[in-house]
Amino acid sequence: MRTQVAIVGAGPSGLLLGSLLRAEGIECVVIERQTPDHILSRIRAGVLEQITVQLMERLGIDGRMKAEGLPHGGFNLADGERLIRIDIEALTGKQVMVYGQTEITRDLMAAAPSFGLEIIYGVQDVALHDIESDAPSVTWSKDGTEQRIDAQFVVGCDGFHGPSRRAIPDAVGRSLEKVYPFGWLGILADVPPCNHELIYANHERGFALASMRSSTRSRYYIDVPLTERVEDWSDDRLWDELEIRLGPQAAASMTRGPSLEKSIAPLRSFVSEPMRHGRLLLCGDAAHIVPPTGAKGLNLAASDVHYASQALVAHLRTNDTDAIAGYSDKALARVWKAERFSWSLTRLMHRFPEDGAFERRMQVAELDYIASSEAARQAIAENYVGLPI
Ligand code: RFL
Ligand code: PHB
Repeated sequence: MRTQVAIVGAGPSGLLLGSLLRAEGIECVVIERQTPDHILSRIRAGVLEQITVQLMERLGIDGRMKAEGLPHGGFNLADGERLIRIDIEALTGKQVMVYGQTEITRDLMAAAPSFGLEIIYGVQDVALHDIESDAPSVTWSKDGTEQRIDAQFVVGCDGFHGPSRRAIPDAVGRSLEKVYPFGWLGILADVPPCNHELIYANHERGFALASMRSSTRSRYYIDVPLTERVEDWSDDRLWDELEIRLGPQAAASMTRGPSLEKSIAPLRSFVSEPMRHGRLLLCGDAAHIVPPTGAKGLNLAASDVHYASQALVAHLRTNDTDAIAGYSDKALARVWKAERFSWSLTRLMHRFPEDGAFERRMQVAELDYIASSEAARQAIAENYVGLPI
């Protein structure tokens, strides 16, 4: 097989990139380890920045998102009984869109045939070859047969555990990482949200987040030590804890219901530099991870894909080699700012085991400052809606 761009991974990064390239008439093939059903069963992101919404618009597949998604003009930080509203619309003139990653992925999967995007699911033993040459290739096995695709470029959209990042030699790349001493235990339930906007709470018992997928489906999280097991958290125990941590106002309007999904996701900040080596480009979680506190992971994947598609189109159409050469610096500039925001919001809203009274006072002082300063709220708002592309 031969194509212009071989894409490894059919998560949101791979599907968005493949669709954008096909819309520009570029040949590409996506290869994916899992089945479509498995991918759609992963419950992940819920808040979209404008860049992500705009890419769906540009592809002409924003109909369901516009009809079913919930535009939000603000969100709240809670500290005990206090609720600090960040009026993102008044402070930035922009909104975010509450629409699940599962739904975006479903929309992209459904539209793939109309873009002529070939996705090969259920592949094994994916390996990247000759990425430092002008003729890279990818091999895999499926149903017991070895297969190979020759391409002009390979794009690694295969998430944190995929093989693409590891194809960059150690001598060229470096990774920077911060692992947090807790994970987020999430519950999805068909109950109306307790509040019309998201609430991020810092309670003395720990962090909690009230989020949603629609007016009838809620998503909640609490932070738990990494030693906790999902099996130890009955639905009732989790609802009890959420009521305490989110505070009396949210608790009063919280509806309980059986969990559709419950899982623990560890928190991590991670960046692998550079995001290109030779003819291999990395996009999304393959190159970086943010803790979910800033709702940035999927949105960073979308901005990487935006830069990567521009660079690939420029190279493949007009042989503009500078575009590819500039991809990593351009993408990383935005990635590092989102890493900073996600890290600082995580620091502000969680109780770290090593923290003492001084660190707690710093959190309270910062929350007081945010409550009293429009400039502070504006800085949070402009990061939350997404920094410029
Ligand atoms: P994905 O989604 O991990 O997709 C990678 C794909 O590559 C495939 N793959 C392979 N394919 C072939 N061969 C191999 N050897 C392969 N190895 C892996 C995988 O099967 C998979 O299909 O990465 P992508 O596309 O870069 O997308 C990134 C986003 O998924 C991620 O950043 C977000 O989900 C993060 N995130 C959030 N982001 C937001 O922008 N807003 C949010 O509100 C938000 N909330 C969250 C989140 C992530 C969470 N978890 C579980 C980590 C909430 C949570 C709880
Ligand atoms: C979610 O709804 O899953 C969600 C929302 C906001 C975040 C993280 C996750 O910051």
